[in-house]
Amino acid sequence: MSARGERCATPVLSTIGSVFQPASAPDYIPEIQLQQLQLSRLRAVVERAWERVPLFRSRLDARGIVPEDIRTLGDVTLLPFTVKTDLRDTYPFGLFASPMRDVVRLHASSGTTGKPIVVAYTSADLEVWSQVMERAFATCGLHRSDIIQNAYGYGLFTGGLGAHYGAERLGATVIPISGGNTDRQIMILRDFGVTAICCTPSYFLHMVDRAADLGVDLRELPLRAGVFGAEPWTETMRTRIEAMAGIRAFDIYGLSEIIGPGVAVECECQGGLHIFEDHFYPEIINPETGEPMPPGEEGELVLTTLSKQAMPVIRYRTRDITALLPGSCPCGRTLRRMKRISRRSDDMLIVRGVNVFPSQIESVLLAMADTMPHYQIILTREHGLDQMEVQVEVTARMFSDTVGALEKLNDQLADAMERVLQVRTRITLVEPHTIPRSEGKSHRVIDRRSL
Ligand code: DLL
Repeated sequence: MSARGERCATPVLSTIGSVFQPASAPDYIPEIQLQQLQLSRLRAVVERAWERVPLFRSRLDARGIVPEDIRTLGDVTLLPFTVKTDLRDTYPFGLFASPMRDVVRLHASSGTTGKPIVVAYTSADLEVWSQVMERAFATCGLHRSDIIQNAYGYGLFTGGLGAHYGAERLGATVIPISGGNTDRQIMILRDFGVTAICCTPSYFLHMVDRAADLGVDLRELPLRAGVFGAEPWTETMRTRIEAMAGIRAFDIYGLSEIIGPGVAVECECQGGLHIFEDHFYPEIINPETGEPMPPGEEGELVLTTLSKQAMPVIRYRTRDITALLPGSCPCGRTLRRMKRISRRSDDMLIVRGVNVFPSQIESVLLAMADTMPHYQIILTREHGLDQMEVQVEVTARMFSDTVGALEKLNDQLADAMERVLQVRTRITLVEPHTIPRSEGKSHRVIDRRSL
């Protein structure tokens, strides 16, 4: 057990929700009962996807499998994986298992090229989502008396609305401020007596820095908790945030393809993230071979949605590297825990909470005359905020052109990048043959963000 785990000796039973069934009750479900529930939900979701999603059906047919072959939870390994490119190849609605009249919300996240991936929710799906988010907040010790500043972005990104409805369901007071405008964030934190904040950990660090510049000491405010996720962060970063802001900082994990935020979250013990296993079935595989990893070992997280209607996703390869932790948690929850995500097995970068693939940058360069697809991405962190610079080689003809022409190209590229990546990028145009060539894998990314 970690030192953090030892801090929490008594079960934290939430008293929110109905008197008869606290919202957190499923977190304490006995293991056998949980497995029975998972199996019946797994069978139903496989049946639904088989009946309604042609890609899934053709893959099961190719393996000679029918939904009735799923007799135990272990049989999940008979099923084919789903990968991000499946969402791209069936863009926009090809994996939906509900007719559009039953779909009440769409969200989107970055794909590997220009087009985003699209995810759908029925009203029952939204209900599940706000339930798991309510449970997530309760797991972090929040309750109806909290005033929650929600600085995750509202819009196609799942962070804003996902956290919003969960916090409302909890009965807390929600401030739907969305991301950005840091000075206003700090003013509201102080003036509204905010007790909890949700945003990416790097954005919160930026807020901490800015608050210091403005002479605001966050430790003197009622702020007591932060629910941080959407990007990898470390124990060092947690220690720093907790000390500088005088709060407890909790890690929350999720991804659009599965639901959004609310797949897993830390409890008071901060010794791993409890997975809401009654809705999301986890496996850990070897990212190279696709084979299951021995219990407790690190590998790629694979998730199956157990209750999603509009877009059931079977054995989704998240590319996130983690391990399922052995043993039980002192908090009393029976839900298994995963280690914080340490890294990804693909080249996806997360810049200010936005997912960025180098292939998206390449597609912009290839569409633009006068640039070459030779580029390098340099990531730094200034005042807690991620900065992305893309160094791009231009053609020899372009390089000998006027300064004005180069500036124009620079602006065009920065605009095109922002349109595709949803994040502002500093462009540096360089002479042909300046970017180091590699004989093997190209080293396109230099990540100088520390912490
Ligand atoms: O980032 C959902 C989310 C919103 C999670 C707010 C938590 C809080 P996507 O934009 O689809 O969804 O990005 C999903 O972000 O596969 C991970 O690589 C990464 N990620 C999300 N949470 C964490 C975390 C949202 N706590 C991708 N630690 C995932 C590390 C995270 N990485």
